[in-house]
Amino acid sequence: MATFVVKPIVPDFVGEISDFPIHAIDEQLAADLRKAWTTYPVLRFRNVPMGDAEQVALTKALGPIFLTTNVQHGRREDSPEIFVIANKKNPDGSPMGDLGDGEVQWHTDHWWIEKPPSAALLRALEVPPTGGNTYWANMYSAYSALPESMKARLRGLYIHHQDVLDISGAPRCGKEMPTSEDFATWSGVDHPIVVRHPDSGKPCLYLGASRERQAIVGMKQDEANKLLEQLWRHATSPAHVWHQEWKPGDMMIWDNRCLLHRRDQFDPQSVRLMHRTTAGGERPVAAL
Ligand SMILES: O=C(O)CCC(=O)C(=O)O
Ligand SMILES: [Fe+2]
Repeated sequence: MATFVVKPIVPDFVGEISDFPIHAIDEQLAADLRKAWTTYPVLRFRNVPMGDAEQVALTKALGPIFLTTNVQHGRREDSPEIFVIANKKNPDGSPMGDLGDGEVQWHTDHWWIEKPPSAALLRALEVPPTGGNTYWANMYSAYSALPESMKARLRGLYIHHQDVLDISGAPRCGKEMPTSEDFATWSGVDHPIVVRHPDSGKPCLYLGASRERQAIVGMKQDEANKLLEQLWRHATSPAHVWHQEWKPGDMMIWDNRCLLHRRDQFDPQSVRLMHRTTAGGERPVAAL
């Protein structure tokens, strides 16, 4: 029977797989992978030879393919499941992918929609000699490390995630700038601050992204800003964070429901080319 071993890098957070029988994916192997991924929300595949077809097959083992919507340059006509994240240029000088060479701040993918994706898979084709590392913050450990008084305070609280401006502060496609400066009145979605993970059943923090443009439902903005500042600082503190220094061929799978991630900038003269796939998810459910 096809099987694999997960080597812990950080217990209950990051694991590594180097013997995955990628060409033998069946129901049982997919179920074993989902189980491993429930224990290790960040999984590194290293030395597992993989192309786009294998990456798409792995994505489908985790959930239905989710087509990333806000793509500028990174859509591939021949394989729409692949979203190219790159600063590399096409022969005609046009960008091959999205996100360039800059820092990408802490976020959860697609946090402003009702049903954010469950799984993200990112595979390195070309990497710069330094920089461009990717970081994950564990929202299970961030939640469990909160004082009991804070856990009680978060009961029943929802963040209003506005969907007008993106993480860089630019208006999203088709969105008009509202006249009011009160984010609570902007269009968007409300997600619980503490969610219950649908597979593990464990509570975790769910902060989304763009702290400076978040509101808490029913709370004065001054008070919400103080609470959000405190939660973001806690959740992204080094105790809950691990980072990946990429080697060509590495593929990371992560769970978008219980992690935040960010990436470092890198030298614009160097090249970074990644292929990204995504699996769909359900609406986050309150744990408290
Ligand atoms: O380029 C990276 O390392 C991560 C980019 C990112 O935020 C993503 O793939 O969701
Ligand atoms: Fe992301």
